[in-house]
This record gives sequence, C-alpha cells and structure tokens, in this order.
Amino acid sequence: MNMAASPMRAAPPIDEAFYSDVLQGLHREQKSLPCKYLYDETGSRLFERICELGDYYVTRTEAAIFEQHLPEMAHCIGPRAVIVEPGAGNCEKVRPLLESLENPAAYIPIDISPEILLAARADIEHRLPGLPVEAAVGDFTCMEAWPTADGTAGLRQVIFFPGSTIGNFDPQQARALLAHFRSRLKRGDGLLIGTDLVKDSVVLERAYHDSAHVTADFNKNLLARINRELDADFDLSLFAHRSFYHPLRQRVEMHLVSLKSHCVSIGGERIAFREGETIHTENSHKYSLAGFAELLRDTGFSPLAHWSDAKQHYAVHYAQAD
Ligand code: AVI
Repeated sequence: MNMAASPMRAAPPIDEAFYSDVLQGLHREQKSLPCKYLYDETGSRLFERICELGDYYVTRTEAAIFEQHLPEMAHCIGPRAVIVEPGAGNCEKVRPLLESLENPAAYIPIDISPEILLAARADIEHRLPGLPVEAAVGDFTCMEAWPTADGTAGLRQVIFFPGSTIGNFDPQQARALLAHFRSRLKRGDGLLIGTDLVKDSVVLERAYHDSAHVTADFNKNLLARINRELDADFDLSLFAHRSFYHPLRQRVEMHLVSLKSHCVSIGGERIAFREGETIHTENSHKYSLAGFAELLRDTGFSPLAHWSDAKQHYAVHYAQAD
C-alpha cells in the first residue's frame, strides 16, 4: 500500500522535550523559550544570513581577527595538538586554524546533528588528507557526548569554541560550561574561545535589529516552528521582534511582543497573551576583556593571550588549563 497516498497517514511524532520546554516557558510569569530552538532548518538558514549582514559585525570581525592572528594562535597551541570543537557545525571556522597548525594530531568535532558531522568530516578529510577526524554526535553540554580521545593520550588537547556562542549562556551556565570544558582537559591543554565585547549600545542594537529585518524573521521563525511541529496556532502578525541592550546585565535581549490581548492554542493547551506582554527568546551576553579573563581564572584556566580588532568589538582568547 502506498502510505503517502493514504488518508490514514499518522501525524509526525511530537518532540516531547520541545513540547514540554515550550509549555513550561510559556507558563512562566516572564514568558520565555530556550534559544536553542531558534535553530531548526529555517532558523539555521536565517542565522547564516544574519552572519552576512553589514549590521551584524560579530562574524566578520571574528573572521578578520582569525585571519590576522592565526600564526600567533598556532604558535600558542603548538605542534601535534588535538583540536576538539563543541557545536562544530559546518567546520568553516576550524579549517583555517587546522591548516595553520604544525602537524595537528586529530580533529574531534562534536555536534547534535549526524548529517552535519558527516558533511564536515568529508570536507576536512578532503582538504586535510591524513588528519584523523573522530566525529562525536551529541549535545556538547553533556558529559556523555564527549568522546574519550583514544590514541591521543599525552597529546595537547585544545577546545575551539568560536562564534561568541558562550554569550548565549547565562553567566551561571557559562561558568558551568567553562568548568565542564576544564574537566575534559588536563593541565597544559588549551581553550581558544571567541567572545563579543561590551560596546556602544547603538552598535549592539543595530546588530540585533538589522535594517533588512532578517533577525526579526529569525526570531519569529520560532513561533512558526512551534506551529509546524507542535500543532499550535500562533498568528505571526500579532507578534513583533524587539531587542535591546541591558547595560547592567551586559546583554542584548531578544523578545517577541504580543501586539494585542489574545489566546494561542498549543497541542490543545491555551496560552493567554496580554497586549505588550513579551516572550523572552534569547540573551546574548557581552564581556569586558577583564571580566572574561576573571571568568577563565575562576574556572581553572590561565588566560595567556587575546586578540582583538581595532574597535575592540570582539576578542579571541587563548587560555591554558591550570
Ligand atoms: C549564535 N549567537 C552567538 C548569536 C548572537 O549574536 O548571540 C545568535 C544571534 N541572535 C540574533 N542574532 C544573532
């Protein structure tokens, strides 16, 4: 029987963890949704477009820092290093780093998506033939996802965590994540990590409320995703994108504002929205150089070097495990 043509075809199974995170978040006093859910296929494509925007300085500033300082970074890392990349994605950022290292011993990308890892592995094996790639599927914030690096004992491991991803973790979570990274390393191993820096709020707010409205589409796609995957009926025209810099918390907050009082049904459950009420969808924390160095020290690292752009918008740090 051709199931595709059958009217009895079962609905795709609901992702229970997504469903319960969404309901839990929307029942809070300040409604919120975990930012990891921004990245379904559409969200990931929109994020790639954000990275190319003139208003979003983060990606191109980091790329320029890498381009300019790769030899110094490679010098800090040293020969025969094992590079571990949590949340590796398409490996675009690690490639130039691997190419500039002296005789790297292995590359270990960790990512939740097996498809992305397969493509990344093929790309690295094609461009750096002979470099062993040991891809690990899983959530890099969980211990179980980290491979036990067989055959790499005695070699220096360096965790590569670019893209200011650390900024999307709240301060406590960021501390826990760095401590988790430290627990995977031995004394003398390294961490190469990118952070967005505290700066003029006009620059920050333009980056997260771009003139082409791509960030607005990225934010609103979360509601479209909930409609698609969790049988919900969000009317996207009743929500507006809002982002602002919170100077005390040193973070850009992203919200979706309800433009009028109304109710939404999610899998049969009704959620009421008041006019002006928001769903908090993302925090993007900004660090000072001194503040991040302190965080590194608190979590068992010695900051050894950092590289920044002329405007001090962004920094890449190299730290050694104590
Ligand atoms: C992935 N992350 C570092 C981005 C950021 O800048 O916090 C996500 C983003 N959200 C809106 N624009 C970009």
